[in-house]
Amino acid sequence: MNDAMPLPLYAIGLGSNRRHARYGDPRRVLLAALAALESEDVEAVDASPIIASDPIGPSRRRYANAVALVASELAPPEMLARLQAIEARFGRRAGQRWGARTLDLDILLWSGGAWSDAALTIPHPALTDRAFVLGPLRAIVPEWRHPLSSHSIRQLAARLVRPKPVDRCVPAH
Ligand code: A4P
Ligand code: MG
Repeated sequence: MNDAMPLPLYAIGLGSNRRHARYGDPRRVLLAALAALESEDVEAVDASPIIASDPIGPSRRRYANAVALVASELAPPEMLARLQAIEARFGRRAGQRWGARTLDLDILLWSGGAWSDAALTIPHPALTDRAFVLGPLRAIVPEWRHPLSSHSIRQLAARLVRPKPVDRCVPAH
């Protein structure tokens, strides 16, 4: 391999809100998942702190969330297949959307830019709305620019916490 060519980078989002029989609580599930991401052709570059976050969607359990930065020559569909194999190993059950899950792995960003096919969209479409993604992302890649909007992760994260304009108060009659 040519040492002068840096490997493509992926930012991978990790989430868990269920205990695992062997690994334990969601925080420990993420620690085990971070280790599982590394392989012969996936190199761990960095990882954010693990945060606790309130659930978005119907599940009532709190989540542990984190973001890992990995370098790999795998193409996006191959990386997705790799992540799904890891989810399966951690006992992820297919079924209810947004249900409680032992481990959810999403491709958030790829240094190759945007990707879109029937099974995979990069950047992850919900990335810009989710504090539990943007917070950990900002901890490791604050200057990475969203390939579609060109905003940096730092800008996107700042925008999310800024108070939203409130609708004018109209008396209800
Ligand atoms: N898919 C498309 N693009 C991607 C991508 N960039 N990365 C497809 C990964 N997968 C991608 O995903 C469904 C399908 O999305 C995959 O088969 C793949 O082909 P899934 O993980 O099986 O289903 P899901 O996760 O239940 O649905 P979805 O819409 O992906 O949910 P999210 O967006 O992952 O949200 N609250 C907190 N606080 N923390 C969380 O981590 N997570 C969710 C799940 C809800 N609320 C949460 C959290
Ligand atoms: Mg997912």
